[in-house]
Amino acid sequence: VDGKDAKLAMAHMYVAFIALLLGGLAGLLQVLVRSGEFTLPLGIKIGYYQVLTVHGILLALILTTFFIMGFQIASISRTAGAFTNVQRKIGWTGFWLMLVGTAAAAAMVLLNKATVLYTFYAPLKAHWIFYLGLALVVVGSWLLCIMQILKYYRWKKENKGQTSPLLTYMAVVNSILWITCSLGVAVEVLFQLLPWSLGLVERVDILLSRTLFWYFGHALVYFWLLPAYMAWYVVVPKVIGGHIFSDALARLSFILFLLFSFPVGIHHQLTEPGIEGFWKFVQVVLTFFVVIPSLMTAFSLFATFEMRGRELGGKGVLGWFKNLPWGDARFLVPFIGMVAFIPGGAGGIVNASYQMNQLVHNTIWVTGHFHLTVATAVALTFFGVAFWLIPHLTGRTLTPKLNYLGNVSGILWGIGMLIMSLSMHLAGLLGAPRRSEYSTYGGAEMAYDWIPYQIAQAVGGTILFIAILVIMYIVVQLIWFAPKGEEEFPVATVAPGAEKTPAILENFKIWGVILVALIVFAYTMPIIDIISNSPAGSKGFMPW
Ligand code: HAS
Repeated sequence: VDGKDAKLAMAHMYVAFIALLLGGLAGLLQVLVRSGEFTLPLGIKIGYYQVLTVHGILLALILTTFFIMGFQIASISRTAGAFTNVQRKIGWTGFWLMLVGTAAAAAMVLLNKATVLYTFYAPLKAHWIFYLGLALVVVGSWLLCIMQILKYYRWKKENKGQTSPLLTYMAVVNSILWITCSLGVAVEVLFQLLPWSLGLVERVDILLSRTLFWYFGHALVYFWLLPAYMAWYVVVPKVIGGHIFSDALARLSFILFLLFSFPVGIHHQLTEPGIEGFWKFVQVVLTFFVVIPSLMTAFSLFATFEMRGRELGGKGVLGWFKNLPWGDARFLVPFIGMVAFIPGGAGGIVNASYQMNQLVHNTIWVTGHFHLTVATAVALTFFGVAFWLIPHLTGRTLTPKLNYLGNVSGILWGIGMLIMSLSMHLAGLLGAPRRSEYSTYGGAEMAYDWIPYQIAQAVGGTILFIAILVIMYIVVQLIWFAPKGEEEFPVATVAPGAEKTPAILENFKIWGVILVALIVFAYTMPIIDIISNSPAGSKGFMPW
């Protein structure tokens, strides 16, 4: 990675890991309080829902966005060459806007003026500075995405007719996905929440705001997932000494994510009145399409692992498995994430199934689902990446001791999450609600059944916090203290014999048209219905 690009990528890493520490601490407080054995303030003056807001925003929004931008910038610089000065200036402007926005939003949450959880749904109302802060984070991230897209097109111009480097292509697809999805939340914040919070309008249409949010919100989860897939497709094969199974398959799966991440948001609103059953059904069916690229990814990963295991002499149906480099944290930590994604993805399919959603919606099952997906599959992959990316950027090396600690942190995370997420799933099936403080609900018998699971969650959550402390130790070492040297940025080549990549996969005009058509198809009628049935006085979404 070019030295100047490395500085920009590292700036993102600092923010991401500070967010991990503070957000993780908030998570620990939460599981302790929910177990019923501890009460806040625990010496500090802060409420449960405030802690929950800090936890969700710092980990789901800030850690992810900053890490992803830093990783993508480094990936493009490594595979397509250094950014130009102008592109880098755009990037730095984006970074500072995101940082100022984060500080503004965080200040409001800490002042208890924005205790609105990470989804900031109306009718929960925050101070206008919180919404302004969020808007700045979004605009800043757009600049960072534009920087990456400009670099891609410059590369294409300078290398006419050639297939772009796979990591660069993947980062660009994710940037396009992010810009397209965050338009939804930008409209919600600028035209509904901000004017409402400023007192310019008295009421806003809640259903419309939630629909705009989930248009953004489900694609958001793939914005988190795709950088993990970048590492799974391109980095992990190199770490194990193997090859990418197929460049074309990897690109196709990214394009499928781009197309099918959008027309599915209503599967988060299956229990909401005001959206016709037909459109819910359409989006449920389309949700099953977005499962396909993940199944393709699973297939491709198994193929890569098997090919490499056999190259190393593995025999029999599963004999190749033990030959993989289990001692290497750059492999083991993301691998634990991959394993977690199997039940995590299966849980997603349960959520998406129209009828079964009635059982699990708004229960702590859903919290269990996203702790396996974003908080294990994605998070562990990001940590596995950080273990080589940070020393690569700071000119240091991952020593055997730090590598060992990396494995310890991954295993601790896996155990902690197994306990916490399993008990969340089980309690959810017994009806325990999500997003709720410890309560026996007036002595309801059912609520007593949930308590053992809540205690198990506290045990799992405590192990997770210990894992975070180990990770923070490793990161601090890798930034300031590990021995100077050169750490590899692993990028695998495509397996010999893989088919040629069809040029159409880089034709973003075609994919753009299909993407817009799918969004228009899935959302036009539901939005027209919502606006035309909007309660008097809420004025749809225009403040005038
Ligand atoms: Fe989800 C709710 C449906 C994937 C995150 N999801 C959430 C929320 C979050 C979230 C944060 O339909 C809560 C939002 C809120 O606050 O309300 N989700 C799905 C479906 C998928 C899915 C169908 N979700 C994700 C991912 C996330 C994420 C990815 C974050 C990164 N989700 C839902 C639905 C809801 C929902 C409903 C709303 C519920 C409600 O009622 O509120 C699919 O994309 C999943 C497909 C994945 C697979 C797994 C493939 C496996 C792979 C690993 C291979 C492993 C290897 C290792 C090679 C089919 C790729 C092998 C080794 C061995 C040893 C075996």
